[in-house]
Amino acid sequence: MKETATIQVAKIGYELPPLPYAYESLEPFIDQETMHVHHDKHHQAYLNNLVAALDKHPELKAKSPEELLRNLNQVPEDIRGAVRNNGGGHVHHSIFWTLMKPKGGGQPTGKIAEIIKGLGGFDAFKANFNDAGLKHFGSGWVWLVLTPAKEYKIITTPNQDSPLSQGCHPIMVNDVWEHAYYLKYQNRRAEWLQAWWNVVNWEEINRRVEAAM
Ligand code: MN3
Repeated sequence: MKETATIQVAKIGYELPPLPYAYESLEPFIDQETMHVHHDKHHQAYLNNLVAALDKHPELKAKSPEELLRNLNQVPEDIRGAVRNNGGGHVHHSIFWTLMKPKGGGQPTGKIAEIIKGLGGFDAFKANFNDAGLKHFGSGWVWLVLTPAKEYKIITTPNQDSPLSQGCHPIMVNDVWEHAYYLKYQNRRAEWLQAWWNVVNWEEINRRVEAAM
């Protein structure tokens, strides 16, 4: 992991990032129809709405979407809600796509393996992450974040509220909005949470750990 001086994670701009794999390649855990609707429709809509809001204050486009979420209280009040919801939707999905890959999953490796060991081991971590996602009421996300106090913590956020706005570094995330799983799993969120571990991209998560440090 240390061969380069700067660890790069995918840069988020004001465009829809293409999926870094084929739509059907996360089958059977995530069906291609869900991937198309989720990426091409839901994510695109968040981005379109974010850009439309920023058109009212075009100078803000000089900042990255993540910067806007980190300093949400500095965003003009007339578009703050739109940036929270749609900026969050754009940034969170942009991260989420990169954290999955075909033939992913398996045991965590590298730095994230050490972090998970410190959180009670992989089985306990998985159970706690799934449990947090399952018990989250309504739409939202379940995260592993590095907090401002430099602790690794599992949290959930409602709707598109961002951990970035709480000063946290997102390390890994799963989507518990129904649109993420309803076509295949219907109301069985627990099954979705369980299945997701089969597509987790530990290499990218390790890049996020390095970038957060
Ligand atoms: Mn989603």
